[in-house]
Amino acid sequence: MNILEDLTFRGLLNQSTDGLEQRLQQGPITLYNGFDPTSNSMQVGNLVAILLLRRFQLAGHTPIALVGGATGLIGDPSFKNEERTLNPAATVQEWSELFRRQLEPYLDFEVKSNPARIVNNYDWLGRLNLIDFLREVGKHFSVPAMLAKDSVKSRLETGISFTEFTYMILQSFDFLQLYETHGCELQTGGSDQWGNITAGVDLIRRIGSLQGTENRAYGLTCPLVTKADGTKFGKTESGTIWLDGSRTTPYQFYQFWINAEDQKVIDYLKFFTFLDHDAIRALEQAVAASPGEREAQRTLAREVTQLVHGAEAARKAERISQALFSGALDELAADEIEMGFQDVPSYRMAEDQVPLIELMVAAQLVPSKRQARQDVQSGAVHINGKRCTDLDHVVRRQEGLHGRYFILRRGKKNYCLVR
Ligand code: 383
Repeated sequence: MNILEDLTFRGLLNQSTDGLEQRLQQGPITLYNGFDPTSNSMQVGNLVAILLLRRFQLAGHTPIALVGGATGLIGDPSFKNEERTLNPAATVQEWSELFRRQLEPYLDFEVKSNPARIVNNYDWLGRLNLIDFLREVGKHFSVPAMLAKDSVKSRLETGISFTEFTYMILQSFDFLQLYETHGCELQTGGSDQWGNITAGVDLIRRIGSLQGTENRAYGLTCPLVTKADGTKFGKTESGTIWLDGSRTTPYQFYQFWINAEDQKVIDYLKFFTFLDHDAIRALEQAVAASPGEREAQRTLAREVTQLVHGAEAARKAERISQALFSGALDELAADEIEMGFQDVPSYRMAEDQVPLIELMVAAQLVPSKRQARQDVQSGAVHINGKRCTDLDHVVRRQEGLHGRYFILRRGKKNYCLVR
């Protein structure tokens, strides 16, 4: 099956420029996707684009991941309703390096036929001279045409600086540069990038016709990922889901995917995994027949966590999740307890032993001793996964998991990690 058929099955094709299908029939292509270092890590929102490069590479094409060391200093106005504040140049440089390292594991640099590349647009944009740029590049852009692009049009009321207005010219110049130096004929991106990508396709064609050659380049966008309720994908109450394991732990990452809605889980399997079509169709049937089993969600969480954090981290996350679900907390290693309970309130117990009722109040699991007694009596309280109905129970340090953890649970969902 060719790449476009695969992307179509996966719902990954949003728009593409004319002639791309015929061009792909002629043989492998070199393509690129850009990522602006606007933070010290990429997030799940970037993952579709990263994996798209990988899908193309697996299909025999040559991918280039571009880190926007220069464009990250400017700020893309696409789908942003406000002007961005500029980040310090040294910070953007640091983040560029982090992005490069974060992109590397997804691509193959060794394969002989179509090795991947990572480039940084600061290497050419950083060297541009203003007068040359305005004479050689700016001259090909019509301001009325730029004003008509969504990214700019939507900001004409709220305001846009000349700096951000120029952004699409820089991205277009990148495409031209990669076209000339790497024979790169295709740029990909999320649907928010359509305006910038087509501006580059136009620039390449114009420059070609000036030189009397028929230069042709192509663009392809994938849809933006959505949630069933329309709120922003990749954010939870505890914040953005980052690809960096020190910002979002592999367990939190796993939890994010396992909580995917039934209406969305199949889309996510198509977008974020390399499972083949038959496997995805089988999971689709599983969701329809027995949604309660959440087999599709478990597969999704395992596959994506494995892809981003590796097999070992994915297994750990799965273990933690299962132990929390079944209450078999004594099966967890100390670091798994820390990871699994990172998001719940915690309390440090100073004494070697404390009556349970007092501990529950001190740890703010209940507002009062009266409430604590009532909860213990009614069987709503669990210590390390075991129900405790003894009002006089004393929590002793040496009885803790690994000699130092008590996981108190009140009702179904209220946890406290006592260290
Ligand atoms: C910079 C220079 C280029 C080509 C592209 C760029 C970056 C581009 C951009 N992309 C977003 C980003 O970096 O801003 N102008 O945060 C996101 N991408 C990808 C994908 C996406 C886009 O990194 O839709 C989501 O992740 O294209 O919003 O020469």
